[in-house]
Amino acid sequence: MAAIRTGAQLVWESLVREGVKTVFGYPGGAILPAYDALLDYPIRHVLVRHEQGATHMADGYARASGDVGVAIATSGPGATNMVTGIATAMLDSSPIVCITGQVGSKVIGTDAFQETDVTGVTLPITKHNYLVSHVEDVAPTIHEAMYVARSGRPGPVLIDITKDAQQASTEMEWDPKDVKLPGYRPDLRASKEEYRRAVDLINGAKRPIILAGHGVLLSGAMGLVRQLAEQANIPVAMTLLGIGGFPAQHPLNLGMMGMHGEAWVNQAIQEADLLLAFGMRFDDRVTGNVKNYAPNARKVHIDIDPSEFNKNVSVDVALTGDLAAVLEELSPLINAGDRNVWLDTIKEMKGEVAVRDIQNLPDSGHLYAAHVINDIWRLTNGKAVVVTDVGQHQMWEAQYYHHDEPRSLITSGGLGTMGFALPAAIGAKLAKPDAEVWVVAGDGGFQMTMAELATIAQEKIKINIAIINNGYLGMVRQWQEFFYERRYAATPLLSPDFSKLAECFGLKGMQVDARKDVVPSVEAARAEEKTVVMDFRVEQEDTVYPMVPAGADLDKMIRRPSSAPIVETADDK
Ligand SMILES: Cc1cc2nc3c(=O)[nH]c(=O)nc-3n(C[C@H](O)[C@H](O)[C@H](O)COP(=O)(O)OP(=O)(O)OC[C@H]3O[C@@H](n4cnc5c(N)ncnc54)[C@H](O)[C@@H]3O)c2cc1C
Ligand SMILES: Cc1ncc(C[n+]2csc(CCOP(=O)(O)OP(=O)(O)O)c2C)c(N)n1
Ligand SMILES: [Mg+2]
Repeated sequence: MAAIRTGAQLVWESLVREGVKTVFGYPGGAILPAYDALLDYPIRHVLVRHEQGATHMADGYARASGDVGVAIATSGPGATNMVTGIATAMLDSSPIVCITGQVGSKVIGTDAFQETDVTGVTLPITKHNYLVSHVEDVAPTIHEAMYVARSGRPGPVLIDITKDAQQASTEMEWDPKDVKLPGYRPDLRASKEEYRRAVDLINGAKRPIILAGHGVLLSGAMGLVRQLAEQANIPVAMTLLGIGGFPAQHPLNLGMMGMHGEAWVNQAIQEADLLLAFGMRFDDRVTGNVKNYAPNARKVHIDIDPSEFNKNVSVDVALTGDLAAVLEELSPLINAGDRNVWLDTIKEMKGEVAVRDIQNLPDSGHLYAAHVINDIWRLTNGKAVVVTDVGQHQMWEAQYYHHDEPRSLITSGGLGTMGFALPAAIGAKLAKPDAEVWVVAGDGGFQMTMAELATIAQEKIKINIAIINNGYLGMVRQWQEFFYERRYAATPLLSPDFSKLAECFGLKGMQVDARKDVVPSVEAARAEEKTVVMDFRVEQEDTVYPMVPAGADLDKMIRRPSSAPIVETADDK
């Protein structure tokens, strides 16, 4: 006879069977039966300080490892606190499962204490969600939810479980087979005809560019992309979320495209005759004005989600499927190519900017974020997992930390969620305990979720936190500088003394004001056992260049004035 279990026990038993070892959560009345059962299962529960933190931790865990991250909360305010983290995961196709307690099924709809229709609230920001009110459905739903979260195009799934379903008992039934869901087709494949058209376009192209997106990492297709690029001599540009999908130091790497991408990348895209979009969704930060985007280029789009085809940019050939599977079929049909004329043209576009060396610029007495980030890159040998927040520092990280490895940059791209970095880094560190994990955050975003420093202290987690403290909500200040006549409404920002704050939490704090102190401080932080919060007091009104104004043509970038104290971007060694 199968074992009898309560719904509460089934929650954990199912997670254990799914291979889950760590969850991030916060208790409350409607989820208390599940918490009571937790003590009997081999799962590490990380007590967060805010449920938003739990969702970002689950997300950071998922992005660092490729496994599904799990977050738990109670009903009502616990569940609604998760909304931002769920939307963040949705926009960036990150696989998380959120389990929330719900009031008893008999009182649903009565405005019971802490009742919120959380499946209603999260319907548009989840890949799928469930309301479970029968104990028999607990285990099969968790199995299905984990499958939905990780399969096809990954995304967040929410399971809302009523208190009575947690308290009732049933026989445990577990069917480990793959789930079959009518209408859910993560296994669609492109036709032979589409392959043939793609092959013709690629073999005939003189000025092709691969646009490597987040799908390269999600598919684990790094080796295949590299093989194709090398075999056909095609340069590779990356989206923000595609960074790490192709080695930064590879000769065919162009760098990041888009609003704050390298000038030569955007110019090359505008002059290309073929774009090969691999697992990317032509976000508006990537295309600029779509009407004038890559006007001379034919376009081949490979994506696992056919709803992305022709959504923002019309394409000539669309190949549905997992990128790795598609490239396995496509690459053998691609001819070796001599594209040296095109590669030389791009080299010319790079011009001088690309060879200036940021490290050798004289110390002007000012501390710039670019130097801080570049030094962290050098001292960590480019091997750290860096988790950024949102703003100017995020863009500087993308420009000055050169990522050669997949999943080594974790950042909120689509939703651009301030407050993401600190909790996501906690999740990343728990997913990869041996990795050196760095947070690069702004003084604004850090303050949104800094309560999670207490989680770090309680869980004895070691990471390093670099706050790029410019005294402003810098990215918004930059927009005000360019587009609102420098009227700095609500962007100057007072902050606590971050190094003292760290000490309050029992962590280590440092303050760095001068460029000469960056290297010794970063070295000291790396050697320190505890988590270190580093307050880098950087130039206040520095600006991220280049910048494509929102909606402008991709090559109509605002460039750094030549009189500016540091270079725009650099191929620094
Ligand atoms: C302040 C700020 C500035 C920004 N500036 C820039 C910028 O300058 N440049 C830039 O690039 N971005 C920028 N972004 C990020 C931007 O908003 C988008 O998040 C980013 O461009 C999306 O990248 P993506 O399309 O590669 O990834 P996602 O949005 O994650 O899309 C991934 C795509 O891959 C597909 N996919 C998933 N799995 C697979 C698989 N197995 N096989 C095939 N396909 C798969 C998905 O269906 C989806 O279409 C900025 C964000 C912020 C907050
Ligand atoms: C939750 C949230 N609120 C508002 C914004 C809008 N926003 C984008 S960047 C930014 C400023 C970030 O300031 P800071 O964290 O200090 O980073 P900096 O740009 O100075 O590096 C703001 C307010 C956002 N992205 N997320
Ligand atoms: Mg700031």
